[in-house]
Amino acid sequence: MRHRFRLITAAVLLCCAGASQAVFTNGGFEQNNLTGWTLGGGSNPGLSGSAPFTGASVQITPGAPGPASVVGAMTDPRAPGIVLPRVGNFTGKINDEATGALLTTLSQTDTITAADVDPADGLPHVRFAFAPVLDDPAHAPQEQPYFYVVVRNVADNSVLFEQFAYSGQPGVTFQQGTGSWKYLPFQNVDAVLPASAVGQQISLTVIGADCSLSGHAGYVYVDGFGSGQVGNGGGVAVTQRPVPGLDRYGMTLLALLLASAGMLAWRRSA
Ligand SMILES: [Ca+2]
Repeated sequence: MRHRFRLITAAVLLCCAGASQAVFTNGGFEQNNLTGWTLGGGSNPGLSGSAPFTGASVQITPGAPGPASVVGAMTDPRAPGIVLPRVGNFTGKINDEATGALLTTLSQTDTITAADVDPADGLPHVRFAFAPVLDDPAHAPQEQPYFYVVVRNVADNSVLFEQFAYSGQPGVTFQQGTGSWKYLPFQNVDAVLPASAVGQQISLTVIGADCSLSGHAGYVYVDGFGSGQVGNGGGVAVTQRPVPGLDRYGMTLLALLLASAGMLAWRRSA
């Protein structure tokens, strides 16, 4: 009962406070730099194990962070279907078209607050858009360029959302770019967190990796990190999926994600 009262109180406060988003500094890269974000990486020794791969398959040989930049208005020359920026004036580009088995990680840890609760459903959200552009040399799957995006609950390291794909992965609807390049159009992610996530820390990491044999590149565009709707700009909206039951301690489970169609469909058809 007390819990319910708290929820109602929170809802009322929210209502009065309006729905500004709080999570993530420079989440839309509108400062035209990577302020607020932590760059890391090194080189890609290849994925461990065999497909289907997950975040647990990612291996990084420590070294200098791979490349990352902020781009403005342009059409990607390797992926003609990707028109930038995705939203606002700037979009983040993680890794680039140069080769060398480099791997870039972009990450940020932040606390979910009441300002991240969407009045439409009373639950906190983490939203963003991404579009990978990966060369496809048809190496063995574990050697291919790949991208990975994960949102974790810092308290217990549980995964709230993740998506992984290597270039040319069966079941993933890659589009053909120029030459041997493949890409996915921008997809909007809407991860719905449990109400108990308010006050808790989450960490977000994006990885763009070249092929492990060093001759082929891969990168991923990201934009619109925050709790509000990503906004227009050509992305494809993804179905929202509210999270079931609420665990008092928080984001242990729930949250979901991307399109039911997203990763699940990929796995199904893989
Ligand atoms: Ca932006």
